[in-house]
Amino acid sequence: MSKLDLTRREFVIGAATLPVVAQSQTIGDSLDRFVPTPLSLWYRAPAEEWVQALPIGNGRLGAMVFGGLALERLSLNEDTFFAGGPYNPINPEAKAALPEVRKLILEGKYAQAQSYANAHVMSHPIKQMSYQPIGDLLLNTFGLENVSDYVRELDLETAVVRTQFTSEQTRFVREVFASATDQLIVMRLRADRPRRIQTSLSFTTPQAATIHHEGDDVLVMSGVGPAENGIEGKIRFTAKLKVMNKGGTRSVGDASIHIAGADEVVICVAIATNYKRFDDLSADPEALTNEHLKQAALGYDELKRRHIVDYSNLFRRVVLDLTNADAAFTPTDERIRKSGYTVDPSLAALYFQYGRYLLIASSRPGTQPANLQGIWNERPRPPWESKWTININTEMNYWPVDIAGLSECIEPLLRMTQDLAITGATVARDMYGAKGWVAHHNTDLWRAAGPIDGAQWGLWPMGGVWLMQNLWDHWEFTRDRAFLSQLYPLMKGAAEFFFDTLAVNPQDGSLVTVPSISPENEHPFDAALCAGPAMDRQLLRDLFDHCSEATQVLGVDGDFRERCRATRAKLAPDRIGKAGQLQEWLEDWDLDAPELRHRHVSHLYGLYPSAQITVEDTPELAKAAQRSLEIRGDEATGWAMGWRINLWARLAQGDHAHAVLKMLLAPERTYPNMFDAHPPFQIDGNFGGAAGIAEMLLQSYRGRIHLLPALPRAWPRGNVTGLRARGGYIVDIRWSEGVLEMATITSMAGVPATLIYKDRTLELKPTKNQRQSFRWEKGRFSQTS
Ligand code: FUC
Repeated sequence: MSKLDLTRREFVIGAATLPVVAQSQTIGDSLDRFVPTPLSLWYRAPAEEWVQALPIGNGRLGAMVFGGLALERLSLNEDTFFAGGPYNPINPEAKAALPEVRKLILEGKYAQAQSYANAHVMSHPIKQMSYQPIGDLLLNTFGLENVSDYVRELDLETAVVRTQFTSEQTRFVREVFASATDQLIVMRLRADRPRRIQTSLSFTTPQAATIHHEGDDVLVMSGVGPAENGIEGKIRFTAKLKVMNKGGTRSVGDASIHIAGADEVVICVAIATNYKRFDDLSADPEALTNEHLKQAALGYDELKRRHIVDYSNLFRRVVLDLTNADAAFTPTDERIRKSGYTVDPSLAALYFQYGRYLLIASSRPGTQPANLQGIWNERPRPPWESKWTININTEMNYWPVDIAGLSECIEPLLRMTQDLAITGATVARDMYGAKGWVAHHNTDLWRAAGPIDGAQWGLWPMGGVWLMQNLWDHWEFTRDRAFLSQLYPLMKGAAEFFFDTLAVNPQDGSLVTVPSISPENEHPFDAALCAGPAMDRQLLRDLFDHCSEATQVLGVDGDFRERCRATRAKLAPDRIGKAGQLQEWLEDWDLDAPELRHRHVSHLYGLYPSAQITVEDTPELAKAAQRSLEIRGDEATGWAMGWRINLWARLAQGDHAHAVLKMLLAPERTYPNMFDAHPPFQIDGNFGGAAGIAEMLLQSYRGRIHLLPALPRAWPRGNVTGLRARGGYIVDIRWSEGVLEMATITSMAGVPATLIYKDRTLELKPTKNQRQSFRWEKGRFSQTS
């Protein structure tokens, strides 16, 4: 009989010691003992709440696995299942009303401008559509008496959730994973004694749906998404499960399938909707699920092998070891509970790798981008509709993508932005009378691009420009010209919108965005609406600079380049205010704003993710940014702490960054399943935190690569391999006693850079199209190949 045996210390420190391809030797061995590794999230009891359950996902299909005994629950999601249907949100009054809003703002009548905008400019409906749960797959099991040795685990090495326990001298093991290769959620139930598996399978759903059988081995649930805010529900979905049992009997009940006396049971779940694009609902969920279910014929071991090969190809690119691996012998929820007062660097390493896991699980080529909850949502009325908030949250989701070696996972963000350039062109034309395209602070499956929620949150024309920064960053990291060619038209369209809509600020003659806001902060004049906040100017500087650079790389559009440069020159520079802070607005209002400790730090965009402000190049502005951070304070929502970690890291203050990370890892901001707590659950903090951990170890900007730029004293020893730096570099770093011991920097794109460790530098001059490595060893840099 297998037992949970915590005396057996078989540790794999990171992936470096594992074979590159799947551990085929573990397949079929799942009745083996449970041995936690530094890459396990594990627990001694079933999940009672959703935020204790463990997420699996293949980018499109998601499930939360509860690990229940008498009742096992998989809460199911499909990433295109949203409320409502295609709609045009533009308020027909908006175009005529905007000049008045502009005039009132430029006259300093902010509150009046805001109420006028709320009455005449905002979208209809004022809210967007919400992401919907498909429902639950339930497994009812009777007669599990005298349960002992319970353990459930999410293994990040293989992306498999495993639940094991003993009942009546029988060891039961359930495994479940979401396969991107075969588009199925696959589950296997096993026992170490024959004929002991008994279960009833059924679906439940909060949606309008019907359930029926096909034969005695397939259960089908079909339904339609709800109407919302007056928009009819148009998404149709089908979820189908197929059950295969070895031994025992199978029978169908009322909307359920019963298995009794089996040796082993395998369940495959396929889910699909009719969604193809925001304007095309012609997919056939019935045909798609049938197609996907055909893969069940491959059998469990082959499905699992294919899943692990695919997943580990992404996951194993980066290894992070921050030592104290023994901490993994403590269940994850206990480690989180104790994280405020214990030294547990490997919890940070686990958080980093979990962030990478969650990105792979929620954003793969062809899927929707990771939304506010990734892809995991059990509620028909989720917080903030579980859609895409593009004034920080969606962008933060993609901060780790390149630095953490998951480049491919950005594809859904590019596609969403391409969609927004279409819907946003209508908004530009019909709402602003402008060329190009614009998106505001939120979007949904229907790619609504108008301003929502209220002018104080939504009347911000920069959402698309911020997405462009993420995408530009991807080019910087990869130097993938084909990607840049796809991105360039979007950048150009975004810039053209601002050529038409920037206004002259009568105070200083500079060009300003108006109406706009500094997300989502109110200034001292009872309103958020304003002209030319710092973040908009920073975003536009990046946009125009990147447009100029792209025209040069691609050898196109000389006139457009000149126009970008000329327009950029008319934006007011960043300003330092009376408290020594970086001004959030054009005027020095910061200290008089009602919420001094506001969660958003929009004006610090210039410090991170942008590099307009750096300690080395603009020390005065960096000092002012630090002052702003101090005034804001570190205590904030999960995502806002995630941002602060990256900002402190860019200020080269590793201990401060680490102090904020510690707050993020504490139970107030991290649920037992390690999901980030805004609260409530919001996934951006996971991704912002993961990016921040990487940023403490490696930074790259303005043609420089900084090794260990913000290493905290709490991580005296460690090793990281596979991080990426801008310019197409792969970086491995090992350090001990807080000092760099060895580094290998490999150029993949032949882009020169300056490599920096403390006061030592090396000019990297790699040859194009040749893989070349540089090293730091025994206190000096050298070129090795
Ligand atoms: C922004 C933030 C909130 C929340 C929401 C989804 O509006 O200000 O804190 O994260 O997005």
